[in-house]
Amino acid sequence: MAKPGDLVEIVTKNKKYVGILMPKPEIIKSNTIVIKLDSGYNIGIEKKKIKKIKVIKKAKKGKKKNIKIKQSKKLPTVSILSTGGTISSKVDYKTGGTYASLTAEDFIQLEPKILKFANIRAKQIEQIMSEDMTPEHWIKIAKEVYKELNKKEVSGVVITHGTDTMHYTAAMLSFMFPKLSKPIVLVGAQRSTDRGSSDTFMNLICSVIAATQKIGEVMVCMHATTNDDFCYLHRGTKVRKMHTSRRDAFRSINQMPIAKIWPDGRIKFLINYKKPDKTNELNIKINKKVALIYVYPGINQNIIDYYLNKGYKGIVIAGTGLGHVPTYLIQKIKKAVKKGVAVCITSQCFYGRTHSFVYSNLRRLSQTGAIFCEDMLPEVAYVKLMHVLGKTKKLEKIKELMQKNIAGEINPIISKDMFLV
Ligand code: DAS
Repeated sequence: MAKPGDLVEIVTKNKKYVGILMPKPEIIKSNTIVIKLDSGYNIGIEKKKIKKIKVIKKAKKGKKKNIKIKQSKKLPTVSILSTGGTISSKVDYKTGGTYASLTAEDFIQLEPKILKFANIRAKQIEQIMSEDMTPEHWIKIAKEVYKELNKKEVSGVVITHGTDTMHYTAAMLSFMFPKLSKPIVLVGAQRSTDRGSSDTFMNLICSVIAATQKIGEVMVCMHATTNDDFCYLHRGTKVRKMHTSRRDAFRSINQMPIAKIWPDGRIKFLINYKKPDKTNELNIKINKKVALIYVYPGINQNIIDYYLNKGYKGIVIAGTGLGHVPTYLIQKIKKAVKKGVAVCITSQCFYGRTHSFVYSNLRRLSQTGAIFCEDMLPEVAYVKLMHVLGKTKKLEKIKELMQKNIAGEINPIISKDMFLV
């Protein structure tokens, strides 16, 4: 009887398949068998079409090799904190189970070359896919990072994270560390580690290299192109996942990336970056009652009232174009601001800057007291407003802070080469 991990040959009426029998993902119907072909891709075959299944080679019981980690006094030490996502998990076809890369040994086993650049210590702090991240997780991650940063021997921190919401976490950590003495580098993977095309390996190497640099910023390190040539190091408040599956999905928006990093250790800095502070300061006081609303034609006019009735203290609007909302929402926003709710305007174009006076509707919107947030990304304004509302409730002060460049989230000079860079 074939078991997950066995190499099998499946014969249907008119085809023969050879591959590794996969554990059945719950989303696949029970009348389907899934095998992983040599190409790394999986296919599902309906049982009713199968004439014969032959076990070619039984799976060896998967045992994790215990590897001795040699620490080198000549190398810096990087701390890897694991939160989950594709980069931190893989299906072990021998056992059929899914095991997550949690320990230093796991990461070194995954990519031994990281030992060329740093001694590695690792700790699991979460094991979730990033669509399930919440502000509570951000606070927990920040506290764990703070502990690692304050260890003398640690030169920088790498956080392995799911890709879907990695840019939210990177932005929030950028505001939670007003003073930062070492780099914090978030890294993920678009392809799981068991596939030949996985981007895990180069992303991991480049993020460890980045974590040994003298940079005082929170950054994201992911493939710069679809090839395995180099990674980009993106500013944590100017990066966004811009493709569902490409390995180069992460792009700097309204900003050049901070650097190009090659897996052989080469780095080419592209822009100025914040030098390390003498100490680390952690500020995790946030107000979570903030909503992010993408406006669209026909949006329900009661959406603002909904959040007012729920006691929300801040609303970020991803407006259209230069920051527009439908005319019928302008009065609703005026009412919200009158009630002391901060309403911040960003653009769902992502690229470029909002404007508060180019059109009469923008002027009307600005007169309600809505806060135009320059070229800030909607999700960055969302986490920044949580952070600002943790400091003050006064609308004037909120406006001043939201329009102030705190962690590189506002770029006063956007050049044309920053579009789709
Ligand atoms: N679900 C995705 C996430 O955790 C998987 C990944 O891209 O890492 O963001």
